[in-house]
Amino acid sequence: MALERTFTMLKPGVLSRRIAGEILTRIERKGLTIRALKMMKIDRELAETHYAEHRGKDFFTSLVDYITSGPVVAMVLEGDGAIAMLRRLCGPTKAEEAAPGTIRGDYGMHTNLNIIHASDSPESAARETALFFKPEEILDWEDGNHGWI
Ligand code: FUP
Repeated sequence: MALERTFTMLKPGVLSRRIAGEILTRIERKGLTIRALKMMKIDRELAETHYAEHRGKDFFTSLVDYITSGPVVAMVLEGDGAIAMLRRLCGPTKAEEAAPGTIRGDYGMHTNLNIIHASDSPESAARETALFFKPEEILDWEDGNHGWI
């Protein structure tokens, strides 16, 4: 499987609910490598650009309100097949379809308040990473775990 980088964002609510550590633990335990991580408060312009595909839909304004309502934790993760792997870890978009054991299944009741974003394709991953990170913020480092994960 190809080595991939993906973009993820822990949405507002994660820090206020004091569950950032739990979500990071799931990501680390799975074996994904954290290449970049930052806490930030995003403005409406960035939020609207990030979710541009949903502009005009009935949930767009409330989605932008939600993800600009508090700090988020943005990350670049790397691993074999990381894009699909992380999406599986997160679970489906719809709250009622997200099974227990997935992040969305375990940490939320409502689709519009789900706690994590994960890129859905290599193109989205590249586009979203560039929106949130400068190239020099993405670090190459070795953890020596290749034989274990
Ligand atoms: P995902 O890629 O799984 O985050 O799903 P989408 O890009 O389809 O949706 C982006 C966000 O819009 C979701 F995280 C939550 C919100 N959303 C709604 O509030 N209602 C919907 O019907 C669909 C999405």
